[in-house]
Amino acid sequence: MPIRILTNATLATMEAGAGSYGLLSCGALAMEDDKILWCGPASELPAYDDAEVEDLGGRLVTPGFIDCHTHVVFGGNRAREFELRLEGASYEEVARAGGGIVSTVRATREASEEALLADALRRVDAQLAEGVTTLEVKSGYGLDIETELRMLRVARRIAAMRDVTIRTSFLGAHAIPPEYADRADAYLEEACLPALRAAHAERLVDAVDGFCEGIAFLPEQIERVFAEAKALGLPVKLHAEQLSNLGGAVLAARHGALSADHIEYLDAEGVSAMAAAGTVAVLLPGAFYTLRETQVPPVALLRESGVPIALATDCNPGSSPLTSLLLTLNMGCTLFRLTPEEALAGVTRNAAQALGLTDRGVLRAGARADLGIWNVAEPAELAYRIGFNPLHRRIIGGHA
Ligand code: DI6
Ligand code: FE
Repeated sequence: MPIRILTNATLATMEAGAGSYGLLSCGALAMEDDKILWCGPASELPAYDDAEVEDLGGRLVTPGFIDCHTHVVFGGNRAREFELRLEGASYEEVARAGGGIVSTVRATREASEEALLADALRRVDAQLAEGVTTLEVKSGYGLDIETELRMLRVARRIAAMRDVTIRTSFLGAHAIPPEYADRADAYLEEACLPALRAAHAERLVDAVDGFCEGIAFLPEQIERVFAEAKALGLPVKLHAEQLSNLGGAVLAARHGALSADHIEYLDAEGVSAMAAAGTVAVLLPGAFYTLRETQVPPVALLRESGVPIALATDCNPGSSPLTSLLLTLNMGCTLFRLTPEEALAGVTRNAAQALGLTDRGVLRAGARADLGIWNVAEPAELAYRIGFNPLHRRIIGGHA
């Protein structure tokens, strides 16, 4: 393949410490195979023989977007539940009418692999249309061995059907299924951990996640799951401090977690544990918005403590039926007071770190050539606009 050069580009390199998006207003970028070969000021572009050159007309180039926390594979939807709530139904009434997370578990168990894949692809396509080039996908709506495996197989098949990198997370410790009501420990021993071992044996798992909350699993139960992850050599991450503070982030940091996610109720002890462990804070403004939460994550403290902040859609049928990472950028700024630069780092450099990926998330020689090319003049526009998609096109692994 010849070397391909993009010229007349505004490059938001997102290099750490570069400041102001690492912006190069008259930039050029050269690609060879699936890698960035060179990027910098156009005036310093080396001479390459037989290169293909494309003039971008001043368009903005960012690293390809990374949605580092999603549940895009699931059966059914919860629109009826949304409707019932707005007609005044209580949580209990919704549950009695068959709503809540259990209804998604039922619909996911009933769905074939093909049906789950077709449904997930509609959501994935919406994400790719907004510049996503890497997507994390969790299990956690099967909660039995067979369905957890099916969800992860579907996640892997997405990567074969679309131009996107998929990273999977095993989330068997997401909820206690009805057949194990009030028997969480039995669920872990008999279904969750065997499912994790089976999924790992099939190479379906890149990381292990859990939901540490009063309505889900307690810290000592999450410990059990993390111990198994460690035995299998898999990195961990955690849904922590979403609705209350059970010390999930401290627990996650103690296990060297890649990320602690949600963290609205995170305290100073949790922040310093994360800073010391290098655990990324993944903020999920779509769930905050949907649940009409009022407790804002401790952004100022995370910032002062140097904890990397990522942003993700949390795309799921209950608390965040959101596929737009562009809207997520806007929500991160408006609801959590991130700067547009922090928001953009949250879906590029820091999102890569949250997935343990060191080869992407910035524009730099040697990095994977995953790019977003945008019809905007300045990067803040990506976070500022609402309901507008200025994507010109994606480049993934060096090809358009
Ligand atoms: N936190 C959430 O907000 C979702 N899962 C989680 O761990 C809720 C998932 C659902 O309601 O389907
Ligand atoms: Fe989630």
